[in-house]
Amino acid sequence: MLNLNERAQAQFNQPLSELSHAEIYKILLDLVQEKTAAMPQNEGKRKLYYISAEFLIGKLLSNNLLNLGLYDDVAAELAENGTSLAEVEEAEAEPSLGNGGLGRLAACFLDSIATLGLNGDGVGLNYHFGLFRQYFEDNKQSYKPDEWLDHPTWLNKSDISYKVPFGKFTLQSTLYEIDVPGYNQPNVNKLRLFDLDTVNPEIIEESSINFDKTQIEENLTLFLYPDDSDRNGNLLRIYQQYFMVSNGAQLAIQEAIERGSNIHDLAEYVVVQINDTHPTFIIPEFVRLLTTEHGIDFEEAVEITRNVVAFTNHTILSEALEKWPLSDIHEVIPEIAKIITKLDEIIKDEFPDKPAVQIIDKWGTVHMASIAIHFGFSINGVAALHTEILKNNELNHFYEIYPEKFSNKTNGITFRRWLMASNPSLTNFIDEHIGTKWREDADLTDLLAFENDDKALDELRRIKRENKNALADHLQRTRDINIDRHSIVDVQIKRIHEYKRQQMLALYIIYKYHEIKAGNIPGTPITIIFGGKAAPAYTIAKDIIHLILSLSELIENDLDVAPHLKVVFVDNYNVSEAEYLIPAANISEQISLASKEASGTGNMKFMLNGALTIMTWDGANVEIAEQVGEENVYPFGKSSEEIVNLYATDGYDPQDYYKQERIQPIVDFIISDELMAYGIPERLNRLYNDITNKDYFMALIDLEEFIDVKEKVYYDYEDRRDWTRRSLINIANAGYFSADRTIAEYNKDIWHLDQ
Ligand code: GLG
Repeated sequence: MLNLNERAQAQFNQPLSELSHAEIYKILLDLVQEKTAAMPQNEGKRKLYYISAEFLIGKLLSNNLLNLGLYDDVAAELAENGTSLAEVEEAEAEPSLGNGGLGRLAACFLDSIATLGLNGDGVGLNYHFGLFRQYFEDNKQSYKPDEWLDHPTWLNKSDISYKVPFGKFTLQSTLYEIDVPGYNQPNVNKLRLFDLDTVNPEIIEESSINFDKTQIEENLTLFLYPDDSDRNGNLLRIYQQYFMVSNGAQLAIQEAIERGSNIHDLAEYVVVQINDTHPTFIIPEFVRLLTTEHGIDFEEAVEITRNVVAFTNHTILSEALEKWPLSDIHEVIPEIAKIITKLDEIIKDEFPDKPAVQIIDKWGTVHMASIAIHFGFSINGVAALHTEILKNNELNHFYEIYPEKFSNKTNGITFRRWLMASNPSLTNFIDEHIGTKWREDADLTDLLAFENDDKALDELRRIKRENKNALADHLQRTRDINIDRHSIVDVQIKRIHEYKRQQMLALYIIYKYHEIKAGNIPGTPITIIFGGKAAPAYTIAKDIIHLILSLSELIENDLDVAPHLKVVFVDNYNVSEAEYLIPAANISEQISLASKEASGTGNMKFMLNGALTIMTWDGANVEIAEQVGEENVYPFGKSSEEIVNLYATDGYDPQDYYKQERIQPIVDFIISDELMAYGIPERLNRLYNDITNKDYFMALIDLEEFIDVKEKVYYDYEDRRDWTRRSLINIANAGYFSADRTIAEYNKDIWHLDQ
């Protein structure tokens, strides 16, 4: 017994049953904080700093209770007092310190690093507002600032602080920390988030996310990814990145000295994993600190840094491989610009005939990934296919120089959050059938013994039904949306991007709408659910949202079709929404244009929760198919080789596909009078023109096959027993995608921390 009632009396002078959810949440927050504060930090000579612009940690209460072994006791005591963890958690603000898979991966990794007992902390920024709070108005995406710091949080203010010297002024940081307990572990790690005391939310203009981008002292850590469509936005991002890495580097060096480093041997004490290119300035920053503050000469400083820093690449999209004009870097951080110029000279001397590997190109643009690859000791991709594309295409020139630096680390997810906390019924089912050892080693293959066990399959179906009910209740309560509880739940949740091809699923919806209109009624009603945010400056992505919302309304108002097909766009999709959607899903949509999705991690979460995957041969989908067998997924579409080749030869013209008999009427419907009645002509026309004339991410190339595979999926679902059998096979083979496996690989091949 934890005696929550005693705590209730002491803190609020009332019994637990009388307290609000927010008050109970505060009690549990304090309880967890007390426990973790009393736990020692992981130790070891060498320490990892996982530095990232994003940590999409989600709500922490359930996950922390689970990891500390308190979950069942707390759940029982709450139940005795007439409430539940799910209800109490509604009072927790979700820190939106991330955007998508990159940030969620960082959060899963922190959980696994702690669970493996490794000495490693996360380092990032304490944004006062996350990305933005998305809501829909007139079938359009709108924005509110997403404040989370006004609520009780997991942050502890530390007394650690560093001076960060910019060209025009110096700022003094404040460090906040969040304890990260591992699963069943005696020790904790920390997520360390740097901030600035002078940041001032008042400068945000009323009901918008706009603010004066030049007021660095007031705006530095206001937002994750502030709008960078103008120069001041670019400069602000450089300010942010440098503030993050300078603090991170100073922290790493100081702690290394405290553990006994004489600086020359820094690499024996510190390894820094940089998550995508955003933290790349840490390389010149280490060189600056080592030369100016620690008396090391330039050459040795470069060598030390090279042995400390490792880089993970998360994308081949050129828009995300950051480049900055040297002049911008010079304006914000002139010392760093000088060091980058010197690093560039080293590379120009060494590889005079290789323009593709230069740091500063002939237009004076600095390629951040080039810095990270030349001056780090390791570069890894995040799924097998992605790493091959990096080696053979995207980064081939680097691979030729440094084959030994390249490796693959297929992403993973923490089963603590994405199974144990978010799907307790499935967790119990697994425990009852194969015992609890999987909680340590993630091996679920013993479940395969139940492939033909009717009782087990019935049980699994019951669990899915319950989870659908929980989702239906949640959508009803939070959004007044009603979904058919007996429908097949078909989900695509991820950032909105043309390469992820939400527009292709929207085109399928148009097809299905007409099929149903023509009297071809599906055996089971279909609910298609989208969730995801579009970057504010990404016009076509916002148009895709608009198309989906307009279609949703059109279908809702069509009495012939509405009973059989429903389209839902969940606003403000985040980790908490995912925790409702994923356990309830029958179908996981992983339909990116082959070669474009580096890995995906949502795909793994769906599989683990028993959804069947409709997939292109992209990212980690390929490995999912490998693990589970092709007969237990639904692959379709062009291969990544074909696509890479089409880009190289400029060989794609959407008109070739648009003119196909089945396709043209579907695409034309975007600008039909029927849909225009719900949509905005300017937006629908723009999207139509884009798809028919440009279609840069080739939605039309795979549409025919996509329609066929979707029809097959819905048909197969009618055989519930066989569907459930294949659902079980998916769950049973998901073990490979545990982030514990991924982290063990990072440690074995890259970090070499003691265990
Ligand atoms: C990226 C990629 C995803 C990948 C994730 C984590 O687009 O495919 O799963 O990183 O490695 N920016 C991202 O979300």
